[in-house]
Amino acid sequence: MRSPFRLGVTLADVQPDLRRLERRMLLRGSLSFGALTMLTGCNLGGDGAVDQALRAMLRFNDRVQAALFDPNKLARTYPASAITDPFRFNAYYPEWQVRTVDENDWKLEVGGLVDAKTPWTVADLRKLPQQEQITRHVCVEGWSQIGQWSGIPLRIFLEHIGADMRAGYVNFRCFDDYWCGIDMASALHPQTILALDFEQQPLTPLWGAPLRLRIPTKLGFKNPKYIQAIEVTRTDPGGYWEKQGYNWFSGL
Ligand SMILES: Nc1nc2c(c(=O)[nH]1)N[C@H]1C(S)=C(S)[C@@H](COP(=O)(O)O)O[C@H]1N2
Ligand SMILES: [Mo]
Repeated sequence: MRSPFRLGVTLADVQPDLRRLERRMLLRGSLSFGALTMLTGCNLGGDGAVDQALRAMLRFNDRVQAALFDPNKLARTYPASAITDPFRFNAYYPEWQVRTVDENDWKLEVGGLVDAKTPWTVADLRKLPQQEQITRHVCVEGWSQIGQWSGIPLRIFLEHIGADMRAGYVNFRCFDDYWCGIDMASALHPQTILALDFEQQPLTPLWGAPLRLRIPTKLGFKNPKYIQAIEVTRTDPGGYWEKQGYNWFSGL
């Protein structure tokens, strides 16, 4: 194999080290794209052998995380007194660029492997059972905060639309051009909700109005705001941050 490094080190030489490194970081729960690229001096944008190896490792790590996921283990919940105030806004753009939509013009589209593809209004969604949670939202950038959300358990919504629960993935498309997907086991987790309310009020534009996903078993970027469409699919849909190299599973 041609050497990926100028020093003449081959991929075969570094692979055992990378594997060991990954295992160690995985055990510490600290394997991140940033750490990997820093330690190896590589980026995942290229086609080099090491880039390919890193991408393969991230996929490997996704599979391990998915296999370790316990569908019955609940994320920690908190009392109302623990809610973070003020709550921090985050998106891939600054606050002043927040996209808004008139709730009366908006309908949630559903597609893919589902029986019922009729779009849903906010009023329709509010007729389904609602569940509240106070949980910690953890952003991969290194901050976290405790918030209160309520909405429809995603499992109940998926049952209502006759989703194929063996399909594998649920994909979210947002009207700010963000998108991401989650694995079905996480979609069916009892604390995964389609949130309509934040701190007991209907979501406002900053917090993802009119509908966002709240999934406390995953990192912040797996909590899409401004949802436009939900699709049940058989293929890993990737996502905005996943495309830049973040782990697809990104569980906590
Ligand atoms: N549509 C959309 N959803 C998004 C994002 C985004 O840029 N667009 N950013 C994600 C990231 S990285 C985080 S940390 C959370 C932030 O949610 P908050 O503004 O409620 O704190 O939203 C997530 N969902
Ligand atoms: Mo984030």
